Amino acid sequence: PEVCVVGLGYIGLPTAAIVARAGCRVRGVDVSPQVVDTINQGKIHIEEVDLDGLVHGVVARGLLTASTAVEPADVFVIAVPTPFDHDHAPDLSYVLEAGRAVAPVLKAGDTVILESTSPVGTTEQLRDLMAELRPDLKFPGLAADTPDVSFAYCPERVLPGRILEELANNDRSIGGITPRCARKALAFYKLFVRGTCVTTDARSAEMTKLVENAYRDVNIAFANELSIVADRMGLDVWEVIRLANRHPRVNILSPGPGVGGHCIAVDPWFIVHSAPEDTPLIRTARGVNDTKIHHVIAKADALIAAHPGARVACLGLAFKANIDDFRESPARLVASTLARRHAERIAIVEPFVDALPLEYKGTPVELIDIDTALETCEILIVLVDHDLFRSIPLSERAGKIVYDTRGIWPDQPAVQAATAPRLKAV
Ligand code: SAJ
Repeated sequence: PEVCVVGLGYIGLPTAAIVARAGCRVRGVDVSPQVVDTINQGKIHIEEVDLDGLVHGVVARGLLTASTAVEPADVFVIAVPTPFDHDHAPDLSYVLEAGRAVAPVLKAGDTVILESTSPVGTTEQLRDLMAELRPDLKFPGLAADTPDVSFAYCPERVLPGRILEELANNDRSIGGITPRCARKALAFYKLFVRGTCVTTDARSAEMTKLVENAYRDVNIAFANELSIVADRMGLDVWEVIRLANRHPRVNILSPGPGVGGHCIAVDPWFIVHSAPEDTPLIRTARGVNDTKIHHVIAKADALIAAHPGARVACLGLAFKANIDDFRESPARLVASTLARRHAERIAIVEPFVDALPLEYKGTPVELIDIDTALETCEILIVLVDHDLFRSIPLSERAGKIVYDTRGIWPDQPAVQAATAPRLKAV
């Protein structure tokens, strides 16, 4: 089939490239002319393992072309952002805009697949909008007789840093507006997915995506709450979790400086927004994970204040290990808050960038490499578990005052804990 992927971001571009590699002609569509130009030159505008070589190859073979305009195709994959607004209400404007762009070129036999993380009912809303714009076509679930077009919701579940591998190998939920729609979408995913594709209805698939990320958020919140309690009790939370996880039915996740990225900290709100009365647990977990950021700031602040004159290295800005993605990064928030309070004493180590983000412009805060940090800083605050940091042996950290929010150095002798003020859950 000819495939059109609308939205060439972290999901759309890798998907377009993998589908092209499977031998389909793919047109990628994006609103940004710069993104389109970059891709048409065989280059990429995002960082992802092995993506540059793949895009370069499929563009060179003429299998992937990018454009700002939607043209006719057999399968349309919509992978645009679904942010939330200040009330945590999902903003579906990009999805509906994509629907408006596809509607004029839709023809009988086509399949429209929504991949963007969306609240339950969005695929039907997209269908309703397109049905209104194309009264000449029969749409699934609306017309009594055989529909002309198919609609399905098929969420991605790939992990940044492993996107290409997971796009091909993860199992997928394929939710059709009708069973027939699901079968049409299934035939498309079979072209490039080696994992098992399970068909269901669109609403269940929409909820499944939200549930997966809310599940993880709630479980990380449990670990983060334990870490705050352990701090108060003077216990090493990592030791407690290691021991508890020896129970055959216990598997506690890792505490950290909070939850970042644009999925796990966002998607649970879509469930809360749809059922505010019935989601105290999910809402509280969000609050716990956000509070953890402020707990880390308060504890680091107290530690820095307790050692006047000592130079401080904040290790990491990314939202998680081994990537250069700073979106909703708790590490970035912690570092910039500490830098505002103790500017001349703070340096930052982030091996995944060449320059500090804009918020440091005009401040004395420097980006230094890890060797310089080990030579010149007495206090190390670990905010990201990059492999580079994890691999530093104890001999190089001996005598340092360390606040390790990720538990990457279990052999580091504990320093006298600085007491941080108690914070109320947000
Ligand atoms: N984190 C912890 N402790 C843990 C695990 C994670 O503090 O034990 C933190 C990370 O440091 C990071 C945040 O949580 O700040 C999220 O990281 P992540 O690696 O758990 O997940 P993401 O946001 O990179 O990707 C998630 C994945 N969802 C699940 O694992 C359920 C991915 O499969 C989804 O495709 C992605 O969201 C998405 O796009 O929705």
